[in-house]
Amino acid sequence: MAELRGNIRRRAKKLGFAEVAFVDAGKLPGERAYLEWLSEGRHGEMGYLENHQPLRVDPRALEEGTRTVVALLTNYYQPLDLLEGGLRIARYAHGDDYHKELWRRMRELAAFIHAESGVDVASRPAVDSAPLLERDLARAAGLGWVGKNGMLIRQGLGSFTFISEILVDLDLGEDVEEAPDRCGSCSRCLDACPTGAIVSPRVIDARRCISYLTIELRGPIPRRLRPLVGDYLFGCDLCQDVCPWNREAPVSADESHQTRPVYRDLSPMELLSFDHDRYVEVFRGSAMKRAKLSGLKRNAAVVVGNVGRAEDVPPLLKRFVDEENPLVRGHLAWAIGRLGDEGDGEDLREAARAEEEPFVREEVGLAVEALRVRSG
Ligand code: B12
Ligand code: SF4
Ligand code: SF4
Repeated sequence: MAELRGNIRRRAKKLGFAEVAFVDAGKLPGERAYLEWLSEGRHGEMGYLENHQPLRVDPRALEEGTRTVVALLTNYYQPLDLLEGGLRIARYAHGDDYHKELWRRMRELAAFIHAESGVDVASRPAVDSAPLLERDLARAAGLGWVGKNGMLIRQGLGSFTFISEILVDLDLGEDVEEAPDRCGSCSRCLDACPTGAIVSPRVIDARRCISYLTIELRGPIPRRLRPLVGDYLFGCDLCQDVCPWNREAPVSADESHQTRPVYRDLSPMELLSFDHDRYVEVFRGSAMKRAKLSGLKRNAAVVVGNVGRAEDVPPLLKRFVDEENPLVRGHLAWAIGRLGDEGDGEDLREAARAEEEPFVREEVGLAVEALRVRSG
């Protein structure tokens, strides 16, 4: 089996995986922390995380007959997250949607395992969407430790990695070497998180996490958190950027993770003028589609409100008038309220005279009031 594992490992590396480990499918703990996390409501509106609980900690329940889990890390690190035009995008979303590409590679690796073992192996690749605790799984496989920022960190590689796995019904043996926790007394990630989402080491309250607010949340971003989102349009990498174990993170040369050229010069203001066709053209095959056009525009309005200037108010007002989606209109009103003066407040009130959506009316009222107070 050691020879077979060695061959699989070499093949996986050729396919672009940075690390591979084999772990007995019966050895995955972590349920208690997960159930506590759910019972505290820290998953926010991600109701799907409540489903399939027993499967999350036991791959054998997910795929009957699973004996070994082939756990895989893929490095996607890109050096810049703030692009020239002013978009700040979490690095994992700079290139093509990773799910599709990783699936393709894992299917190829599964076919290799089948051919190489000489027996009829049943296998199931999974990434992200399967009900499995992937960080726990990677940790149990010896691929790294779970840092205080909640990320799986591997010495020499860092944490800008995707975790994926292939469940196989063949006993491939294991070669787990537990990776010691190297966080020590460091607390940089806890100090750097702008929203206080790392409520204690390794416990992330998704409801406060910028990644959740800008990607998963469908409705309005809570008002008190909007200023803390800063210039992040999609996702957040702050608790990884400050981590000393990412200082030497190797840059991924993989074509599918490179920053798309079209993102480079795009500004948040320009994104606010996108129609559906332009959105499909720019974000086709991108993980950023998860936020949908309305979510991306909502986020762009928050970014402009946070980092824009008074000169941005006239184009924001124009966007407010032209915008069809009330979620976006409400956040545009908020942005105007952050950047303008009392006169702009009057213009906004005028522009919203026929507004019927209660959420937008409320946002306009609050923005006008904020501008009045600031100017007075
Ligand atoms: C829901 C989810 C989110 C939510 C909630 C995040 C969270 N921390 O739970 C939100 C939207 C906020 C989010 C954000 C991000 N996510 Co996310 N997310 C997931 C998803 C789908 C489920 C995670 C989950 O079940 N959370 C519930 C908590 C309780 O579980 P957990 O975080 O896995 O923690 C367990 C272990 O850490 C364990 N544990 C911790 N310490 C220790 C110590 C010991 C000794 C033991 C035994 C166990 C243990 O206890 C927990 C319960 O079992 C996974 C994919 C998956 N299926 O696992 C991706 C995943 C975790 N996300 C990922 C990424 C990349 C991100 C972001 C970096 C994206 C971004 N740049 O914006 C951020 C990072 C935020 C952060 N600091 O965690 C990667 C992480 C890769 C890695 N190297 O760690 C994953 C694995 C996706 C993937 N397939 O690659 N995410
Ligand atoms: S991703 Fe950002 S908001 Fe979320 S825990 Fe890390 S630093 Fe905090
Ligand atoms: S910043 Fe420090 S405490 Fe946080 S994960 Fe990295 S090493 Fe651990």
